[in-house]
Amino acid sequence: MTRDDVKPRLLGHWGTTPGLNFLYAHLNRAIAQREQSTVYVTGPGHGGPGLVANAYLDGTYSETYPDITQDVEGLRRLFRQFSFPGGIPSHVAPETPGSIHEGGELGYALSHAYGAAFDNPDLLVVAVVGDGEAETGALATSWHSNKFLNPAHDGVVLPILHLNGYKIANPTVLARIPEDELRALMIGYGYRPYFFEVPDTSGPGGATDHADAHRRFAVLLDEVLDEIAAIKSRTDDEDRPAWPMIVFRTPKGWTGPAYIDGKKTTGSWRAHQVPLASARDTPEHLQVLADWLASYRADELFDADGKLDPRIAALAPEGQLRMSDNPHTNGGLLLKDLRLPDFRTFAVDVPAPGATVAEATRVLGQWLTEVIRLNPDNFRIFGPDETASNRLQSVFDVTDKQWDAEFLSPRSTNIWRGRAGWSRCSPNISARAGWRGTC
Ligand SMILES: Cc1ncc(C[n+]2csc(CCOP(=O)(O)OP(=O)(O)O)c2C)c(N)n1
Repeated sequence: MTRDDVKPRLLGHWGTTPGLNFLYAHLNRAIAQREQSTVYVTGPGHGGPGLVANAYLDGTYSETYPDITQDVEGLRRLFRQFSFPGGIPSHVAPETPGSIHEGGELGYALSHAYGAAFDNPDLLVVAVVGDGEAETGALATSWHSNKFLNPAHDGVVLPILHLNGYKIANPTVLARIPEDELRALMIGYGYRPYFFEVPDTSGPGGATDHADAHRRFAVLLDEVLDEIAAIKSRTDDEDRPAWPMIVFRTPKGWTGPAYIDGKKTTGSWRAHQVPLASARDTPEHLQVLADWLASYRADELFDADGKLDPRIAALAPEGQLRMSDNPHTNGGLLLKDLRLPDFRTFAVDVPAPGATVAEATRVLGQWLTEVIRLNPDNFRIFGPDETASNRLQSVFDVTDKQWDAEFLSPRSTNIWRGRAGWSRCSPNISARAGWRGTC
């Protein structure tokens, strides 16, 4: 490798990418075994190269972009186009196969994941949440989305908190509180947390036992997916389930250079973006890059023509079980046009300026009521704010609230926990869900 092989300006985010790859590979194994339709939401969407690479390795990328072939020339184009004029963005952009979440503005991984799971009862949505992302207001509150998920009628979200310890140039809060406190926080949000850790052994004399890490995570993932399956197969609906979530603690930039210029890089904030600001400036830096790339032993994984070893390729699921090819991530495949009422019939008569008193959102509510009536199985309102105080309440003439937290008895303020056999606080008029209430 010579300095001419290296782009003059290096871009991208390395630190989050090894964790994303690790999780993707393990999910591939579990999906193939369980034939579980799965969507992968990448909160740290700046790890876009990881998702592009995985879509390339499982074949979807070349199917979508035939120019990016499964050979040396295809690899060259794949690498060159990354974050390059006329090429592809650095994030998990809409053109990344399997993407419904770009991740550029941190904070929405869980809300998007729950949105994807609602009304898709057979879908698993794995949401990787960055520990930096977890500090945003949007993310901090969206853990609570589990209170709106109906185990029978909706899919499942598996949050994985990617606790790699750092943001851009700072430690993260959740990585610097005692494990018990983090466990209590997640239990408080209504989850059953599972902890996984690969300690940072980078540096002189340190070596990570990768096989051990893979074995341990494979066991953990199976346990978590078994638990999800057990919750899904429950017929009683007495309690809101404590869905599992995983705290995934690994060194930031895991498998990268341990030190560069004597400064700790792997397992530090320095691994966040481009650990080697320029590999072209000195022979020493070029050597660091060459050694780093060689450590992945690509020559054992690809043949001389640049084609992935078929034994490795066979580990991925096939067809639409590939996370990069899940039809739920390609709106064009599943979108159904809504039947929409003519808005003109909802027009407010204003015979003279100031002569009519009306509220715009109340009228909108009447129009939405009709939208719901016409599309009973294909339309849902999700209100981060209150529906009625925003004057949309006429929608409750034709639909109901979905709520999986506790109910109060209508005659007292006692909290009523169960559901079965209870007539609810007010007539349950939900067409689809027998256990929606209106409290
Ligand atoms: C709302 C928002 N604030 C700030 C940023 C700038 N930013 C980009 S990456 C990053 C750190 C993200 O840390 P984390 O979520 O832990 O991801 P990872 O460490 O895995 O890269 C920040 C703060 C952003 N993209 N969005």
